[in-house]
Formats: sequence, C-alpha cells, structure tokens
Amino acid sequence: MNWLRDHSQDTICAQSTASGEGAIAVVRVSGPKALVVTRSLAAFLPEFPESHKIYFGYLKSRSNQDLDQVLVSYFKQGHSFTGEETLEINCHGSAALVNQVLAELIYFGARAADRGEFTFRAFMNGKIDLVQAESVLALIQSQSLEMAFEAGRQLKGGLSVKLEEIEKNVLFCLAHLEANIDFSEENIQSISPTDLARKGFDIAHEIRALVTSFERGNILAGGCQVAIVGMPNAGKSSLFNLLAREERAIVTEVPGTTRDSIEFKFNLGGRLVSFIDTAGIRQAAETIEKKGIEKTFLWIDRAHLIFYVVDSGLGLQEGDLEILKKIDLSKVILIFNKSDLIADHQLFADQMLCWLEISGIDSKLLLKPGFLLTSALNESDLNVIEQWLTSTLVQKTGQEPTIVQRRHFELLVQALEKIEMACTKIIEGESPEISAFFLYESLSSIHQIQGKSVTDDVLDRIFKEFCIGK
Ligand SMILES: Nc1nc2c(ncn2[C@@H]2O[C@H](COP(=O)(O)OP(=O)(O)O)[C@@H](O)[C@H]2O)c(=O)[nH]1
Ligand SMILES: [Mg+2]
Repeated sequence: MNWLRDHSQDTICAQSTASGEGAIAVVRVSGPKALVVTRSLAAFLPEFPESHKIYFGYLKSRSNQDLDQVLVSYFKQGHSFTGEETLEINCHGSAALVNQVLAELIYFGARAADRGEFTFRAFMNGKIDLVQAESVLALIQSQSLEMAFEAGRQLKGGLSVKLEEIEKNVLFCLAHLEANIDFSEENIQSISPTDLARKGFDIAHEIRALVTSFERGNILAGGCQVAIVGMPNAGKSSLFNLLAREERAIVTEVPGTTRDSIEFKFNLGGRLVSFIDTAGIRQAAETIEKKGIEKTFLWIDRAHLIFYVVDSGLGLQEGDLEILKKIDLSKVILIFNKSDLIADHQLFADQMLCWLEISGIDSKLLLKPGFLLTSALNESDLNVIEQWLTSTLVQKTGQEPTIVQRRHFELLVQALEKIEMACTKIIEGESPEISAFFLYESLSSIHQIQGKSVTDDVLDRIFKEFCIGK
C-alpha cells in the first residue's frame, strides 16, 4: 500500500485479538463512520454514546438474526488510540462468529484493515510519533519481560522525549550559525564558535550514548547470547546441559565430541538468555570438527558474553592462553570447571590468575570477578552461574533510554557522524554555511527517526511487520 497517499477516510475493521479459539475476541472499528457502521449491527448503542463507556447488547445480522451477546466500548474522535472515532466489540471468541461480525461490518460500509493500519493512523493523526509506533510492534513481539518494559517506556515517549531534546539543541546551534550567515556584515556573534562547538560536542555525546545503547537493546530484543567455549573435554557440554536442565548435548570423555554449535534459549528473571555450546578448540582436527571449530570462532565474535571453560584438573593450558590472547576479554568470564577435582579453590584460582599475568594476559580486563569455580556434576553450582549472569545482565540492560531498532541505530550513527563533522568545521574556522550544512544533515537523520520526514518505503517496511488489527 502507498501509505502516505492512501491515508484515506475509510472506516476500517479487524480482529485485534489473536486468531483461533478464545473466551473473548475483540473486533476494532475505526474511522469517521465507525459508530454509524457499528450501530447497523448494534442497534442497542445510543445515537450519541458517551466516550470510554461500555454498552451491553445483542449484535444482529443484516437479516435480523441474533449474532452474539457483546460488550461494545466507544471512544470518541480525538480520544482513541488511532485518534479517530473507534469502537471495540468484545464478542465470544469463535473464529466463525468473528468472521461473520467482520463480514457484517464490511457489508455496512467498513473495510478490512491492512497490517498495522490502526497504528499507522495513530501516527498520521499525531497521536504517536514513529518511534512510538515502532515500540507498539516491539511490545507485541517482545519475548521477555525486560524487553516488554523497554518497549512500554518507548511507547510512553521515553525515547521520543530524548530525541526531541536532541532535535531542539541541534536547532539551537543551527539558529546561531544561520544568524552568522544572514548578519555576517553586522558581525553579530551571540555565541562564540568555541561555545557553539562545545554545545555541538555535548549533543554528539548524547547521541553517542544512544548509539552505544544499541548493544543493550540487542540483548533486550534478541536475548543475551552466551557462548560456552574452551578446549575439548573441559566440560562445556556438561555445563550447557546443567544450564538447560536436560541432556541437550552429548557428553563423553572423548575429546572432540561436540562438533556443531547447539543453542538453547531461556528466560532468566524476565531476561532472555541464549546459551551456545560450541566445539572445543584444538589443532589437527578432522574436517567435520574443523568446520565446528570455525563456527566456535564465529560465536566468539558474535556472542555478548563468553564462558571460557577450563578443566581445573589440568589448569590453564598453553592452548587456552593462545585462545585467550585473541579474544576480547571484556566479554569473557573464566569458568574453572571440574572444581570437584581440586582441594583448595582459592589457592588454585590465585595460581591461575598469576599464570595469566605471567603469560601477558591482563586478568583485570575480564568480566568481574574474572572467574567462577564450578563443577558440572554439582547441580547447586547452577545457582553460582545464574546469579552471576543475573547481576551482569542487570548492569548490561538496566539503563535507559535504549535503542532497540536497527533503523534508529543506523540513523543515529549518521546523525553522530554529521554533528561531529559540523563541530570540526566550526573549530577549523570554516564558513558557517559548511557547518550549517552538516547540522542540517544531522537534523534530517533525527527527523527520519521521529517520522517527521519519512519516505513511503520506510513506512511500508515498518507497518508491514505488524499483524492485522494493530
Ligand atoms: N569430575 C568432573 N568431570 C566433569 C565435569 N564436567 C564434565 N566432566 C566430564 O568431563 C568429560 C568431558 O565433558 P564434556 O561436557 O563432554 O566436555 P566438552 O568437550 O568441553 O563439551 C566427561 O567425561 C564429563 O563427564 C566436572 O565438573 N567434574
Ligand atoms: Mg562438548
């Protein structure tokens, strides 16, 4: 659909609850003729109903047949989600019945809503901005409570307010630059170039914070990916099974048992976590195992967190040190597994950390506290890992506002680039026209996020992801 052109005056209808059998189904009707159309079936509704009031009665078909006993809520124009006159019919949740109700509504003048059309109308009627419209979708699709909360905050306008603030500050800088362009002869200098550049860098700082929050957003939306890696036989699959609470991966005493990566998702205190068991890293493996090890390295790059598992019976091996030297340690925690095989845990851990330092690996870079001692044979050690994970995830996801949409992320990266460019030009003493050009570009990216300047295909991409009825 051509979103910008087809913002028509039609009255639309759709089932807003999930399809299939249910106790109740909600059919939504929105548009200028919503009341007239609905009253054709629901004659019990008054000619002038009160907004936000629920009415009880029987729906009748065009052939005057009783359809269902229903509750109908009325929302007057300007006071509904879409901003249009809207009615919500709560009928019994039979698919056949709902289809008949929709057929009657269409017969009396409504049309079936397109995907996301209710939310699109809310956006076009200025009830919500594009960020909020997208957050409706994120809320519906959220797989964890934390993600639902974040989407809810965005729907309330958390991110929108932040973006408005950034927009206002960019406009402030632009106004001053424009003044310098227009009144250059009079030499008005309300704000010095240094102060202007400083203001610009402050804005850049704010945008950068949003850009970096995208990693948190990713964790919220798709779950935190934890790769379990290490040398063969360290007990990775055993730990994976312990975390999954079932025998998901094959465990044997033969090194190289796990060849492919296996993933397992679960909800930890409202946060989505996904563990990935990987093939142990070693040289001279045969073809299939080699392929598995290549995948392990992909996961090392991609994962948000890495459990680097070490066989405590053997301690850190030369192979471990080589791998650790190549990994970004800021996302690694060492798991000294098979701790049942050693007597003095503290002494062992101290020795290992010493060994790391001697080998030129800075253990302070590791995620705090650097290591956990576990035994995959001991079920209660599950708590040790989960408690550590919970507190680490709180730090990783606990701040707001957070960027969860890739579209926002990409536009913010552009906005940041352009504003930094503008600041550099100001400092370099370039003509105000050039700095203003970059500020306009930055502003345009912000406007695209907000939906203040947005193309049809962007709208198409956003609203087509919605389900019908939302
Ligand atoms: N004593 C002891 N043995 C373990 C522990 N975890 C795993 N194992 C054993 O170590 C061997 C290799 O385990 P596995 O999970 O397949 O290691 P992976 O190659 O790293 O996946 C198996 O015989 C496991 O039973 C542990 O915590 N303590
Ligand atoms: Mg394994």
